[in-house]
Amino acid sequence: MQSKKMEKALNKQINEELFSSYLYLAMSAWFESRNLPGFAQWMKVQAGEENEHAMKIFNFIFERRGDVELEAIEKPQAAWKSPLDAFEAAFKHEQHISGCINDLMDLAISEKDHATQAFLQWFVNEQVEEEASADAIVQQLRMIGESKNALFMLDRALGQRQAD
Ligand code: OFO
Repeated sequence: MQSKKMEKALNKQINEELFSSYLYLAMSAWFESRNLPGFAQWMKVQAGEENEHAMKIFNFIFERRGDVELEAIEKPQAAWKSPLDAFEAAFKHEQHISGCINDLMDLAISEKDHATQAFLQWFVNEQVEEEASADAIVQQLRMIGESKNALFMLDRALGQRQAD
């Protein structure tokens, strides 16, 4: 069994992950409106992954005979100043999520909840990748600067991303 405190914290993380999905879907829509279908595709795949993260936690709570309680999902921002601005926001958001996962892990450790610690380890590792991939695109966009050609090339490359 899981403590009610741990269960509540995991429920909150479901909301964080669903918000992440919503935020990236909003970014996908914004990239579509800017005629950057590759960036839009990358964000759409990312939104799907975030939904999977939420479902992992959803299923885990039930496996441990807990209760899932879904809260309202906050409305995400709808527009950004530039592709760089959007990816900087995505990177910042991933850093925030890493902080949430660390807080969850701290709670599981303080409660000597080994099952939840083992479950959360996947998220700890995933966050390293999530931060790195957003940051890599931030760096590429900084290098590109104002070059329309380079932006077009990057859009083509990002459009290759498919759901796993
Ligand atoms: Fe982006 O990793 Fe979940 O939120």
